[in-house]
Amino acid sequence: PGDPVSSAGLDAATLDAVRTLVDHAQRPVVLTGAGMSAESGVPTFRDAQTGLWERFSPQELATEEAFRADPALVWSWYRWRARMIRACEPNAGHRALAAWQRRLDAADGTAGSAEASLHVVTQNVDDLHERAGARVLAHVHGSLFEHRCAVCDAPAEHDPGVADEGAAGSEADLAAMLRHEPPACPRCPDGTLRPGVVWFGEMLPAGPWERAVDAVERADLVLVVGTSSFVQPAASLPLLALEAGVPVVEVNPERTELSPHVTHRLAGTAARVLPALIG
Ligand code: BV8
Ligand code: ZN
Repeated sequence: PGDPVSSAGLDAATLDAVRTLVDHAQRPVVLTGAGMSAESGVPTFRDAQTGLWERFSPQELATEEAFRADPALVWSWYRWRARMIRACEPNAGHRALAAWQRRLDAADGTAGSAEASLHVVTQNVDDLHERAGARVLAHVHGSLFEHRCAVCDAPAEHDPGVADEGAAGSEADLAAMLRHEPPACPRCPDGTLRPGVVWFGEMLPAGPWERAVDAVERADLVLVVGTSSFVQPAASLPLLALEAGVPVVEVNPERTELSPHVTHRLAGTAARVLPALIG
């Protein structure tokens, strides 16, 4: 229904300028947040928690304290989120980024381009970028689909399975849904698994963080898509690019902490703007 640009109410001149940056970029980095997955049906951190979890705040649940205090509650929340992601599909924004990455891979080495590549750095713990066919350089806040032992740190397989249909319902179901004890560690006697995500107050994993910083420092364009740019230190990545004189483009229907600093701002959603940019 109509050109995605005009109906998204985007400023045509800005869109043209950004399209030119996209067409010429050899080493773009795309930093994504929860808004990237919003049009796949995944609630963002800011959205009120839905259904079973509406009385819980993510900022409170996503902490080691909450897990220590009530492992079953926190484990159940992550299990619920992982099952929800299993039931969601990547959106047109995820697919546009994957297409752009493939285009640069194909261009690599030709036309004298030293090493053309698109790096995705995401704060999201879902696997929607991967399921759209993109390689993700760094999950700086971990993944819903990786688990490790809270005691001996051994990585452990655990498939949350798909969302069971009879989810919401009576208080009994609610109680059942909220009370899944984390599985025991397969390696050490008294360990239990914990979600492989980075909780508030925890250090970011060194590997992903260093890869993210390195990619941003080598970037010739940075797109920041669907993040409130509030949580540190991830929110500081685009500032590294700006300090190096590299253009930073924000794609977000709302203004954010980053908005006053960016080179261009496209006030639209990921699934509408990215396909219009990448063509
Ligand atoms: C650390 C994994 C310490 C878990 C996450 C005071 C001041 C400054 C900093 C701090 C402070 N107090 C504490 C801190 C540090 C803290 C922090 O930054 N707190 C904030 C709240 C102030 N940071 C940490 O704790 C980090 N660790 O600092 O370590 C340390 C230091 C040294 C030595 C030892 C220890 C760890 C942070 C990681 C936390 N884990 N996720 C899980 O998923 O459960 S954070 C989580 O929330 C996300 O990963 C994301 O990073 C963050 C914010 O979410 P967003 O992705 O931005 O999403 P949000 O909902 O906020 O916004 C959505 C955006 O999308 C909006 O802008 C919206 O407009 C837009 N949008 C909506 N729809 C669309 C859209 N955009 C496009 N299209 C759409 N359709
Ligand atoms: Zn263990």
